[in-house]
Amino acid sequence: MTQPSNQHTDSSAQRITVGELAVRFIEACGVKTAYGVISIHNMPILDAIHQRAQVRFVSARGEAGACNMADAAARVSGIWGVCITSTGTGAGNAAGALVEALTAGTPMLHLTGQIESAYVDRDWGYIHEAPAQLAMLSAVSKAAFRIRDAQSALSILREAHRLAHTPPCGPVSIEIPIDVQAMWMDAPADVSPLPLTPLPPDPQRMDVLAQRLGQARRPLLWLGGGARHAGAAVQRLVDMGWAVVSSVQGRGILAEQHPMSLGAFNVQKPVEALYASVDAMLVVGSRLRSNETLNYKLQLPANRYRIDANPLADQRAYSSDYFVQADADLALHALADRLQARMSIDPTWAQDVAQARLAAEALVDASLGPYVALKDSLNRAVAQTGQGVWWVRDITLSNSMWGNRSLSLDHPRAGVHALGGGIGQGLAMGIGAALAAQVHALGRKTVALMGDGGLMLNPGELACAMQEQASMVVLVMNDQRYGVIQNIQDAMYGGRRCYVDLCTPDFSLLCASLKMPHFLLSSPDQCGPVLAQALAVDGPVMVEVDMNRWGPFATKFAGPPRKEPA
Ligand SMILES: Cc1ncc(C[n+]2csc(CCOP(=O)(O)OP(=O)(O)O)c2C)c(N)n1
Repeated sequence: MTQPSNQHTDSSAQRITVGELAVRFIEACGVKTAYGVISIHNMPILDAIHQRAQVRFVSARGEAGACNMADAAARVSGIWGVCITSTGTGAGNAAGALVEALTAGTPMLHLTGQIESAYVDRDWGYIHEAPAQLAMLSAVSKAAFRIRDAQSALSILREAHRLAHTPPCGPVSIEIPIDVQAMWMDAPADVSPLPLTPLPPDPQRMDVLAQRLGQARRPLLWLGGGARHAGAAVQRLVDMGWAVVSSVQGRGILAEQHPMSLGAFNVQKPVEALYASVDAMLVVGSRLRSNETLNYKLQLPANRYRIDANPLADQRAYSSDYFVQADADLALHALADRLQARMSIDPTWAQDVAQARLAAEALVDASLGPYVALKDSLNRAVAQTGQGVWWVRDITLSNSMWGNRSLSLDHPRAGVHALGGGIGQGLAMGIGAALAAQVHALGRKTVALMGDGGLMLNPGELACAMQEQASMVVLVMNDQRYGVIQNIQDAMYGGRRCYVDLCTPDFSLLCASLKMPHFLLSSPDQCGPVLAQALAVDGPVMVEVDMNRWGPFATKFAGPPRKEPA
């Protein structure tokens, strides 16, 4: 195998390795943290990170966690998330987390190794060999490339950055054979990324859209993750009298406390009833996914319009009367320009919106039983910090029942959630969010909500959280089982419970072994002070809710909500 040079940079100082080129490139993209696991097949890259000391490298305990961390870091900071894995098993370990990043449309770079070029695809049993690694990466990434020589390395890196940031955004994987990582090349004078040009709307199509929307008296914006950067334009429309509802990915584009916000209460019955009175709904940057639309059966307003950077969004899942392909921010500003002083809003609209929101919140609260105290106490404790939190959630009952709609979010990047529905990603996402907030000085503590089942998929990352001193509250809903699956068994499988009871560690001992502070919430009445204390801790802290002592929710959640028969 090619031996990497003992030198990091050639004495001429103008010669660098391809591994270092990759590092210089991510630095030029504004990346300040990268996450991964070191291996013989990525050491030229990690050695360059170490030597250059510009990027903080976080040693995750597994590649799945590393990729979840990079994903969450990108979601919170808006800067390219970078995850670095080893060849074969290491790259494979990241696959599930790459699926999540792909689902969520996170701009990410997954850099991985490959065996020595001379032996690729020969099936000689080379250490870490994975037949068809590139095909695997193509399947779980937006795109996948192999860098085969020094000459093409920069152009591939630039294209990966462009693709990752071009809607629909997503993770791009690059594999670099170990001999290529160690190859010497002239250091390019300019390693900057290609300019990213948001797609402007066609002015004539905007005229037509504005013409139609200008008639609306009860207009509603439905915002998805593709409109995250369009907050100022959204605010202009809200000032004209538009109301806003969002998908889970679109939370906080308009602060959820705003009187014209329906938050992410998008499927609750009072809001569905309100839709019947809406005379124009404009869907922006949203896929109208199954979980957001009662499996596409939610009765949306009859007059639907759509703006999306992705042309394939036209007529997707729901029909629409008119479609404009464009960047959300540019299109909404163009719309606001055209609608200025032209809207004539129904005088009862604002009040109807506020009532629907209140009724939807009350419905959710009524389903929670004792856990309404946890939700309310957390909202209050966060409000007392005066700066909000990064609200990260794994797949667990508490998230489906309230976490996806509450805490009230005031920032378009504040919500980070395992959108694709895979459990076990919340802890690592919390670490990524916390470290990104720290390194980019974004303020706010991270709170990561998860079940005991989800936590145990990847508990090794607790050690990473401790080692890196991630400033986060790990909020564990411990029912010692896969609660949601048990509920599904009760609702749909004749109550035949199987494979859901879990041997769960004593989390206080686990935390003690890591010297991580741990609080046990045995009953709802301690919530307020304990959460306030936990939020004040510097570094990671666990708050465990003993659900078996708290008792059940008032309503059983048994899988993604579906449309009830009329
Ligand atoms: C990666 C993955 N494996 C399996 C599942 C199926 N699944 C969905 S929820 C769930 C249980 C989660 O248990 P826990 O984290 O304890 O939360 P609870 O349901 O008890 O609130 C399981 C196994 C999944 N969604 N993702």
